[in-house]
Amino acid sequence: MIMMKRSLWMFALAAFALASCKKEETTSPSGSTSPSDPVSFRLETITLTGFDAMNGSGSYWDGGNGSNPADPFVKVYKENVLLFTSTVASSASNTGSYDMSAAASGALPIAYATGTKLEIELWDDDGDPNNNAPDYMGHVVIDDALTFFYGGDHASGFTDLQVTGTNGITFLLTGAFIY
Ligand SMILES: [Ca+2]
Ligand SMILES: [Ca+2]
Repeated sequence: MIMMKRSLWMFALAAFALASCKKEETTSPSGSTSPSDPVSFRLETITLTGFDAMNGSGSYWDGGNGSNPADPFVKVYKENVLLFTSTVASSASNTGSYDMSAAASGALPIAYATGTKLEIELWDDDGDPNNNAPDYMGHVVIDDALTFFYGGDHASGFTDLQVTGTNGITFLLTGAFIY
């Protein structure tokens, strides 16, 4: 009689264990043991940290002996469509650090899906554009920006990631991945 009771008890325990296992299986989503990759990322901030003090012709951006430094601003494109123009960093040192995230027109963040081209142009403001057109200083182009930034590690984003372009242009970019 005592043996029988113990057997029943063991059976009950085993049944309970099986039920627990089964419940665990059914509540976890099927076939998604590894997390998914991002579908896009949002470009959130742009910091300018370097550019050549002279243009390709060997002249300072605002002429003379360079005592009048460049006045850079950025234009940000997605697939050749202009979506953001920053305010101007007046009389900027070409080795200084300037946050270019404030908008003169358009807005950040900008979302880029897989296979989408990101371009950031740098321009030197020369006052009233009707009298003096801005000088084009160079650019950074990344054809498939999401693939470029995403390292396959399911990170939430990237912070102050350095990218380099033409004419010594260097930006630090911060963005968030969208899953
Ligand atoms: Ca100029
Ligand atoms: Ca200037």
